Amino acid sequence: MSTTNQALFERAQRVIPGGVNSPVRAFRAVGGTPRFITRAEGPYIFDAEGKRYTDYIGSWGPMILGHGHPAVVDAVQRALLDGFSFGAPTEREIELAEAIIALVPGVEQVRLVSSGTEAGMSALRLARGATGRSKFIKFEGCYHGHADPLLVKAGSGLATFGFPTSAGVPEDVVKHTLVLPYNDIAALEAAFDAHGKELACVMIEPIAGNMNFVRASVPFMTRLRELCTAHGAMLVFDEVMSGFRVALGGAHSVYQRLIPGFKADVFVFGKVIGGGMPLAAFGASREVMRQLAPLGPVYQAGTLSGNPVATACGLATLKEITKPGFFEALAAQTRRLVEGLESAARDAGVPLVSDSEGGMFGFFFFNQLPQNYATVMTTDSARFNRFFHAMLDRGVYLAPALYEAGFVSAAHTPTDIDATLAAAREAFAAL
Ligand code: KE4
Repeated sequence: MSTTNQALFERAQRVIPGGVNSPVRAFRAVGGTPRFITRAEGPYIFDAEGKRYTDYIGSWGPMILGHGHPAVVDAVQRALLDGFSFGAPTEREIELAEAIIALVPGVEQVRLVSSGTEAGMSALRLARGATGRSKFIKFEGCYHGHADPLLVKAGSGLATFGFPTSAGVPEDVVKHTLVLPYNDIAALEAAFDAHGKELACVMIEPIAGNMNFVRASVPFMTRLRELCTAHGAMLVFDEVMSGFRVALGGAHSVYQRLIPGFKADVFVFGKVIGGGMPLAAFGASREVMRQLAPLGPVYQAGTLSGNPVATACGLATLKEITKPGFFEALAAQTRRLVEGLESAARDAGVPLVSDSEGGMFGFFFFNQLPQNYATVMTTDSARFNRFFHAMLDRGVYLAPALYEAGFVSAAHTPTDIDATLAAAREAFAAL
């Protein structure tokens, strides 16, 4: 039956809160009607009205190969025929763990779970269990999933503990969470001075895709590593979004190139390693991971953890992205996009800055790259929203919020990028 996005949205809102199963999909930041997607192919998604969009969300990161890559479809179809879920160990879980370990120095063991939230929550519990400490630091603008201890906004003073960002999170659950400004060395040193020996860990998005695209500066990341080491706090890299996306070795490999000898202690992965199926992971040294059940005292479990269909999808995806030249080609397309956006904006006299790493990008209607969340939130949101809709009307699907990152896939061709840039040129002129 032919129907419209609006009709589906009205029907959805009767039976699903906000009509969506994840808030950002409701377009509330940008206004308008969410597109109900019926199918996807390569770099494109198609909505209920049959309209085609060039997709720069890619399911918020997982679809790095584009939609429906034949090798991934084949692997999933074959896995399905063998069974959907066993609740028992399988060889493919070993293969995926081995593949992740081979790509991320410092990870000797991983535990597979079903979402980034679960991975981040478990990594925090592991750091707390392994150190015997409760307090930890996160940064404003970084998102690590919706587990209670992580739904926190900055307290009043820099070294004061956080307040819940969500109803239903008791204050005493977040009283151990310290929220600091990103890229602020002074705030970091003050927090370690005040609480250093009580800190289980510092959790960070090394390239923060949840405030669009903000890199941790080299001095900041260097100081962060030093302070964690000096006080016995674990450095937890949340690479759910950046992992296997900004580079084959994730943001970790970017900082290892920039900071000699740099290494994080605990890693959180998701998105790309599931290839679009529910799969995430967390990992660390064997010594740290030994704390986890059934070996150690830190409990963690999951019915569908390491699901045989999801691991087939993830393995097939990783196999493609490890092919020679994959990231060079992906990074070139992404750079073509962001450089083209900057040039089109400049020609239209619109202030716009952008950045990208590998297949992840961000842009701001602003005159310089923001270094923290407070600055990101001062960028021109009204102009972003108008640009978002001008592009959507021209068949380009960008993230519906100025604090979200964008993603290019290996299926995006130079022709797709150029078509996007032509749409952007028209959109900037209309701004
Ligand atoms: P999930 O539980 O949504 O699989 O992962 C949580 C998560 C953890 N860590 C980082 C760095 C993340 O980016 C995410 C999830 N990212 C959002 C996009 N901003 C997913 C989109 C959504 O919430 O619908």
